Amino acid sequence: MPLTRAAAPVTLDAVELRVLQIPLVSPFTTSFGTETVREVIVVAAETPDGRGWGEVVTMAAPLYSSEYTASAWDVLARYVAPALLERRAFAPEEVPGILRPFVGHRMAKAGLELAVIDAALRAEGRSFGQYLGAEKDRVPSGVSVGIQRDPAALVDVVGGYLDEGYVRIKIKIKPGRDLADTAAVREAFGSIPLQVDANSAYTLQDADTLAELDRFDLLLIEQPLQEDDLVDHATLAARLRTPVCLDESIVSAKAAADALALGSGSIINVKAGRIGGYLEAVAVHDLCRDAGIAVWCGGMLETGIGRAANAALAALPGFTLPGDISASARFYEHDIVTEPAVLDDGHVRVPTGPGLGVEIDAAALERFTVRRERLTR
Ligand code: OSB
Ligand code: MG
Repeated sequence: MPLTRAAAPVTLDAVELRVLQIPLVSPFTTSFGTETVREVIVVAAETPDGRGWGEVVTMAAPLYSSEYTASAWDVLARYVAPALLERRAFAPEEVPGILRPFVGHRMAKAGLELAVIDAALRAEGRSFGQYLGAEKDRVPSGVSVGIQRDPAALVDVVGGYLDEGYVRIKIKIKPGRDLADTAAVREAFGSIPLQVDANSAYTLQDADTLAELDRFDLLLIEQPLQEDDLVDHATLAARLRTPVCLDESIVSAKAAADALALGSGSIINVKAGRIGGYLEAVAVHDLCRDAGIAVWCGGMLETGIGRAANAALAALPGFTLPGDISASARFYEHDIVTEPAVLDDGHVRVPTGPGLGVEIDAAALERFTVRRERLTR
């Protein structure tokens, strides 16, 4: 049965951009740095029928990808939002085509696309999950655990998440903080579903070290090499028993097809921001499903807006591995939605209300806002 995935056109009156700075409950350390505050752009698409919400998942600095808060703000304010405002009335599915002339800036585009889809679906009374083709009412919840002071501290933190009920653990690794950290978690907790994420911190020269991870029976190793190292990833994947999963490298459905053709990885982490939007994310899902490749939904420390969207995406049938869709409280004491995602028996519920199915906590939104601009035609 072909999915129509078509929403009614929206009339875009204005786009409001905000930069938020939301404190994290604990520092989050990866191979590329430590965050203590989540700086994020929240987008509101204003239509005659009401507002839709989106989130731009850039980080403050260009360390995970080339985009960052100020670059996304600039391209949204200068090009991306004006292009949509100029069109005035369009269907959400037309957004990628309207924005195609602007090269790159996928996270920026994805955030505005989401706001437009949310506005359209709220007007129709249809949920984002229904729109995307969700087939589940809840999704299994994995947690991404940052690098800690030492392996013993990591074991403590992981133990806390397992007690909360998370069904899969992902630990961040980097050169010098890989084998001992992984060994400590494996020894402490036995055969739990465990995977590691290197965020591009290695080169092919580290293949011997990475091959030593094989003895830990990991679900996968995520993005060991650089974003554009598709050929090196293929060479590495052929040497490892641990499946290679790509995150940073997969910037589009085309990149996913190329990576699969090259054998660069056998699993894909789907992040809508990284690949330019939820519509492109569904395209990656579809092509992987046809190719028999497992996908899972990654995270970017989303607020309740992106977290709701990710839960809906992860409910598509090809998402066969637990995603990084944890409870909001794993990152935030205060979220910007009135009913933040909670963990229930190791799962997060897929919202069923109109659009993203979450309501904005206006006071919290205001409190965390550090910059704001409203763009009109
Ligand atoms: O590589 O998956 C990643 C957070 C920020 C940037 C990149 C990554 C991550 C995470 C956290 O691992 C995932 C989450 O939101 O829980
Ligand atoms: Mg990753």
